[in-house]
Amino acid sequence: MHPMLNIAVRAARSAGNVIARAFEQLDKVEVESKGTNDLVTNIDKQAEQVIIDTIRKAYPNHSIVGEEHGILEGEDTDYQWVIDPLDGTTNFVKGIPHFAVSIALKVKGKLDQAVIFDPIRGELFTASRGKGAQLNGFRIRVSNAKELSGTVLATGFPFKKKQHTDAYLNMFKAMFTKTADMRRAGSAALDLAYVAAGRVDGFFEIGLKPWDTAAGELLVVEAGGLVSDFAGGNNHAKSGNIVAGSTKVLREILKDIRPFLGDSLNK
Ligand code: 2AM
Ligand code: CA
Ligand code: CA
Ligand code: CA
Repeated sequence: MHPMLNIAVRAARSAGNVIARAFEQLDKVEVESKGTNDLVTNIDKQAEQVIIDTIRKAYPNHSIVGEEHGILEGEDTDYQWVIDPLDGTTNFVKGIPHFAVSIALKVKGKLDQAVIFDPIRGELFTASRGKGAQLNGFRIRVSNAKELSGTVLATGFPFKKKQHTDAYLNMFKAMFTKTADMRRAGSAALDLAYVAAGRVDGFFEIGLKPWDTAAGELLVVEAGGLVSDFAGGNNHAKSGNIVAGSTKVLREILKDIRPFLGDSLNK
């Protein structure tokens, strides 16, 4: 295993332990609101600190971007870690056992290493640039679906970007009527990991942040799939509008959502 992936795995497992332990005693968790429909807990912050400490100890000069701490500049700007300590906080707070730790390393702006860890199921998804994607050490691949018929797609609702509700519902309808079924499980990181593992055939969501998708993107690509923005370009990290799947499923999704994009989602 690449030494930097090894550090990422160690950090993800330590954060996962903090989260899983706290999930046993949810009544002791302190919940705050960061804004409308946007919760954060002391556990999100603790888990992020554990990850930062692990990375900083191994690589004191690297830069780290985390959802709760923001940007921690390091001397070496070639190496940037992008971390979401707890993806699926709403599930966590509600006692729904579906959330994950997500850690990615970018080298000179390119995704290089990725870990997504589900501490409840003990599922560790890993990827290294050019080396494929694994689940608990076993190689994973995206689904081989050739058309939308028979597929299950994961999605997320635009809970924050309510201005996109109508466009989203039109996209949802277009997908819902062509696929076998849809899932809204509440963790974008796990949605992407499940695309990589072929558990779902594709995924789309509006308005995500870089830490929601960085590790998942490398997993999908290393599992033989594709990730793009809503127009098929590569602006998804900036726009937060992301589609993922096998080459064929991605192409079908893009074709069917195109009529509903308007100007603001067309990137
Ligand atoms: P978070 O838990 O790290 O904030 C899925 O829609 C994504 O949006 C999740 O990865 C989640 O990341 C984020 N999110 C933030 N607020 C949410 C909410 N109220 N409901 C669902 N997802 C939310
Ligand atoms: Ca959050
Ligand atoms: Ca997140
Ligand atoms: Ca989070």
